[in-house]
Amino acid sequence: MTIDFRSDTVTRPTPEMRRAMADAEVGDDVYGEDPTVNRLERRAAEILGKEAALFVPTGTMANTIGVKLHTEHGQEVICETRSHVFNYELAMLAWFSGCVARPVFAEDGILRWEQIRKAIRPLGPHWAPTGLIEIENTSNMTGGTVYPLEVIREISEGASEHKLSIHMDGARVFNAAEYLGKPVKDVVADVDTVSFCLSKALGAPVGSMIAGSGELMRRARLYRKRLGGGMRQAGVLAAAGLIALEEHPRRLASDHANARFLAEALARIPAIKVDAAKIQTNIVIFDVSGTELPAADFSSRLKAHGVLMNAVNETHLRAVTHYDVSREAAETAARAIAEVASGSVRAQTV
Ligand code: TLP
Repeated sequence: MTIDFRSDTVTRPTPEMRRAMADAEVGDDVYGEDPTVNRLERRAAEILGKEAALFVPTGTMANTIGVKLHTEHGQEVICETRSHVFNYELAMLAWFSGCVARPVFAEDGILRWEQIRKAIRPLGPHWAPTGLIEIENTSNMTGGTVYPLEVIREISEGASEHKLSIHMDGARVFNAAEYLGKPVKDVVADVDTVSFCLSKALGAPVGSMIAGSGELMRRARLYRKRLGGGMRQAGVLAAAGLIALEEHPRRLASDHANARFLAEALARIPAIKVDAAKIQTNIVIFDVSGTELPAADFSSRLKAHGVLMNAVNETHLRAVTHYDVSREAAETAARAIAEVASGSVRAQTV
């Protein structure tokens, strides 16, 4: 049997979700007439403490709309160097919004106001004006790291002095809330818009949300349609999304414990480097360069042991825990990694 740690996007809908999907009351959502979508949007807004929310097919679309809402063509978007909007969204911020990224490197992917302040462009004849600050919470490619609330507060105070908006890519913001032990509305209170994914850690088969003021969401609805995201009888998807939203945040603690467990096991393997104490949520990024195997080869060898994990660069792999992987699966994965590492060239020569 294959154990899939490639992403928390790989989960299958639970039997309860499938039943809810089969029974969902639906209508044409482009006319605003799908009662299940409307319920999901109301609940998401309530839970996030925002005026309104919009159901969209993907996190990429939610972020694309988020960027568009706050910017004009020819502006810069400040984001972290390893952020999803900058690296993994096919340059949508340029393609749809006509903006360029102003990436800023921050320790653990967590931007501080001082770094952002320095990246804001002064008005002048040569510079594209800054249009938006984008923060990713949790920060995926730095290992699921979480923004402390006071850091977000400080960014928000600085941003409002500069009359700049903040969009939070909160694809895994419920993981951040779980880690902080705070309601998710506290985590997003200081940002203008937030996107989050029902289809990642929360386990729905499809769907993301964007939330913010009523006025912004009215515009967001038009951008969603422009992007081809008018989904008609989308209540079948929203029904699974509602279960993900209501039931699954409470499950995230066990994903986090499994990630920490996996990282601790990996830290004991010679030639693998990972700081287990830094694991905050459900993502473990570990260094295999000590094995002298390129990360992609390490990934292929792991696959032969029935364990799927993707390389994220030449030296590191990423493992993401989710509700379809158990503690036993994490144990099996750690054993497979130890075997691949001990079979590597370096291990045989030392
Ligand atoms: N992340 C995926 C890959 O695209 C890397 C994953 O497996 O983690 N924001 C963040 C922080 C994300 O991690 C992702 C997806 C998205 C946005 C985009 O969501 P989708 O895939 O629904 O467009």
